Amino acid sequence: MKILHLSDIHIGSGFCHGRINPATGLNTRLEDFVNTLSLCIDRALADHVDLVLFGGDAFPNATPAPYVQEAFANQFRRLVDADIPTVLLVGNHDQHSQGWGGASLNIYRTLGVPGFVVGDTLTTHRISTQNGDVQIITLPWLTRSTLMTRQETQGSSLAEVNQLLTERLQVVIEGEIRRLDPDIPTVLLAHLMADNATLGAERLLAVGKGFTLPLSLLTRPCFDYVALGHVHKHQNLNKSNDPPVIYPGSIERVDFSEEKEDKGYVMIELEKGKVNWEFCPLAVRVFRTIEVDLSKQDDPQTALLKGISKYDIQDNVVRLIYKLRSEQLDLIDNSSLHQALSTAHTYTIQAELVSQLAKPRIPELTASSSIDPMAALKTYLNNREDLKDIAPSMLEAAQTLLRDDEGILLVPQGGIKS
Ligand SMILES: [Mn+2]
Repeated sequence: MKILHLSDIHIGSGFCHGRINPATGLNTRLEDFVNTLSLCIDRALADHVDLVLFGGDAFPNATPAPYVQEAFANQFRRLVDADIPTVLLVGNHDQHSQGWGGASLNIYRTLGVPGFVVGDTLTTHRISTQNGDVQIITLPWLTRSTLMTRQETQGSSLAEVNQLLTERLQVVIEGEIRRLDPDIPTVLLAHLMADNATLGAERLLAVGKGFTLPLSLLTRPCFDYVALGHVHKHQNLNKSNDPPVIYPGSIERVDFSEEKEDKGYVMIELEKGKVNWEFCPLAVRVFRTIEVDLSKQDDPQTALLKGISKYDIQDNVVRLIYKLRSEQLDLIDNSSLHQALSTAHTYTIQAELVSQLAKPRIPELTASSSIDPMAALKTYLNNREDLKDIAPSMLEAAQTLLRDDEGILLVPQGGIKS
């Protein structure tokens, strides 16, 4: 059985990195995402796959603009026409207000699209394909309210809520596992943050929302393949491949945090007890950060143009960041910068002043260190003598804010950035 596994399409996001295509009136980043998605569907059709698994996060949110929904539907329609069964899993970005109300993908079930399954609950679907049956356990993005009541979690720390939720989930998954048919291949399709996943943009897209699940919950021998969504960087969490636990990653770069990541989808060959998988990279638009420090240059303009010319930026999304001293400002000719960047698809220019008077940043709070929001606030307050008086009440208010939130509140282990 051949399966195509893709995830985190996020079609309709990142418009700030595009421009309006005068020929179509559409943002070029929408066109990029549509084009990339069409390449995935092309492959499914060319290879006559038996099944397509989508790992969740179709759009930036649960209420995408109609023309964005239509662009998504136009591509998936091609699978319907080719009689290829498809499972659409609901990710956090597809849910309305963190689990309350419908999801943007539910319309496909409402319409009764032939061969389409929407995974918005934890349950097992037995799907008939041209090469036999397969069982897919769908595990959509869970929020605290999915598995427990508000009373149960009141007064609990984030770690306690996470622990309780994991235990509850374990019981429910166990129930699904017990009902599996042992003779046909099984795939767990889940949208979640596994506890040793390397993070990308998704931590910025949903800051502080969501809990992490232990990998041991996923690496069960009854699963032949674990198809994940949520993390935008492609990775296999189980190097021994028993079973493979795969994030295909996002299909397009959502923002600059994905600048260095390969984008693609995964092709799987599956039979009961035997699986082969392959990551298939997609040639997506290049994002390029150019950083130049001019503060020690005598001729900053020439140095800056030289820094730009090092790269072939044709059709790239470019971010130029240069540092300079305030007295060098007049030495930069902006029109020639625009000229030098004109072959880029789009670009932004960011000048940063280097100053002796600049306030030193708090070293513990750099982007590279992991820290949870409360610890970050404490560190910040420790460095602000002037806020000493109100520091305790600020901490208390922050605690209340975090607790009041409807979503699950554990911060991914990589920390937060914004
Ligand atoms: Mn997600």
